[in-house]
Amino acid sequence: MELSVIPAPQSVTLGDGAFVLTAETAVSAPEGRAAAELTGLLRTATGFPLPLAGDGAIALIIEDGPQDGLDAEAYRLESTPAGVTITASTDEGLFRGVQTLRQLLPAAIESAAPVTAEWIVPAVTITDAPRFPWRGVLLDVARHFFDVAAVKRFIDRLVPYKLNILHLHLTDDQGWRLEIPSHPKLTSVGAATQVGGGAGGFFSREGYAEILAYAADRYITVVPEIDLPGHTQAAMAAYPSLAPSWPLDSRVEESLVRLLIDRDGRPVVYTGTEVGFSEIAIGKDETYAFLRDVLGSVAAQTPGGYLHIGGDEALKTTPEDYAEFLQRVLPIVPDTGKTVVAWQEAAASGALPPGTRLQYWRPTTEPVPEAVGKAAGGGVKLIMSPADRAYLDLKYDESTPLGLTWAGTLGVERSYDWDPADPVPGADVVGVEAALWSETLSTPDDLDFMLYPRLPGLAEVAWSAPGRDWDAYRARLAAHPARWDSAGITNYFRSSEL
Ligand code: TNX
Repeated sequence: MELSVIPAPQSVTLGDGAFVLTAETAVSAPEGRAAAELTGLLRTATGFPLPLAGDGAIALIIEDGPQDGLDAEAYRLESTPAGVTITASTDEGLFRGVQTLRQLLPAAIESAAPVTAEWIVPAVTITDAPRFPWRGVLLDVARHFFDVAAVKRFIDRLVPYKLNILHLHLTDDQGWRLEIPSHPKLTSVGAATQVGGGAGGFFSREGYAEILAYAADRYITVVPEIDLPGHTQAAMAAYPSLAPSWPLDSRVEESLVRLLIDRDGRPVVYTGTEVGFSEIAIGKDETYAFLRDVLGSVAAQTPGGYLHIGGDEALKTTPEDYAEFLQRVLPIVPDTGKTVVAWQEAAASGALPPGTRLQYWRPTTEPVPEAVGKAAGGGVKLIMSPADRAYLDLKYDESTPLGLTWAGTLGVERSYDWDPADPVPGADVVGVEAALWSETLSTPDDLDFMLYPRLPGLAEVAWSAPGRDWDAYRARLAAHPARWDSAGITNYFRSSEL
């Protein structure tokens, strides 16, 4: 019997027979998120009471061991005809192990209402730990807005595949999506619309807190991004004094200028899908007072340890201005208590402190910029999101109705069959992040269409040991559409590659 667990665990040894979960089965577990996840999942689909008891046939056990780093997520799962035991040194490790147990059960376990099934867990011993600590997905809520319910649904998509980072791209030319109490126009003006000109939206502080709590309950860290110094048209529409002093028509094509300012020359929120035309005023002190306030507010609203300051596609910004901007903004972040994350272009500033997380996004077909190599040699850690492998907003093939093609098309095999250590040789790679930009995606079902079936593969790239094999993976993946069906995920792409 072949198991179809994704991401592939470190070691799997099949045993004899199987455990059968019944209406009489009890669970023993220390109180925590892992126990809540386990009983929630099992009770929902089976309809069994699964009471917590001292000696349940299904047991979660915390044992002494390392509490941080990759070891915190390590677990051991042992199932025999007598029961199932998951052991870890942290509740987080147990939580990851629960996701493995979930995948050992039949697809019906994904059902949101009780169903009748043979609840069998094959006998097996699994030991497991992730390869990388950063296993993320970016969701762009700026181009099209996705509300709290949609983001929670999105988080649900990440959990079974052991992803642990949700990067929210909160601001762009088309919208500013997080309430900043000291600057109410950022959202009252800056969030009014979205791509295509329809109604936009934003997260209130309460809504954002709800997302953070929902993510934290699932051991997912939210990384908020305020994209700077480009991608700032919405902020400038809200507060026009943040616009640079250079005349727009001196650097931006005339046809675009007309979409960016009103008759009086005031910036307006952009509803198209071009990139790289905006820049926040780099020479004004006001900009940095604004950013100290905004970044402080975002940091105060976010418990996770990271703050993403963007840095991508500042195409109208001179290299001198770009470097000056980063030199002035970078020192603000440590004052907020967070570690800086930035897109790869930020390496050009030469100002990144060691420990910075640099997000590599250019396609692997392009040469690695010298500045990235230098930064990586100077203690900067890389998050790998090369567009031609990890951009889930790319079309699967030419006929895909949604998505972009600027970095080619991205089939299921291509998004799986690469190694994050390869593109930048010798760099300290901390993980992998898939990116779901939303220029062409406007509904939760659109997101599903681009996620499935590519997301599990990127999760495996981030979790599982190198030396993976596409054919073996494909055989495991073939068992997963039944799980999505059972979970009510209907709009996945029916790929001929499976
Ligand atoms: C590049 S990647 C962008 C985004 C676009 C995306 C579309 C990056 C850092 N910037 O602004 O949405 O391509 O694929």
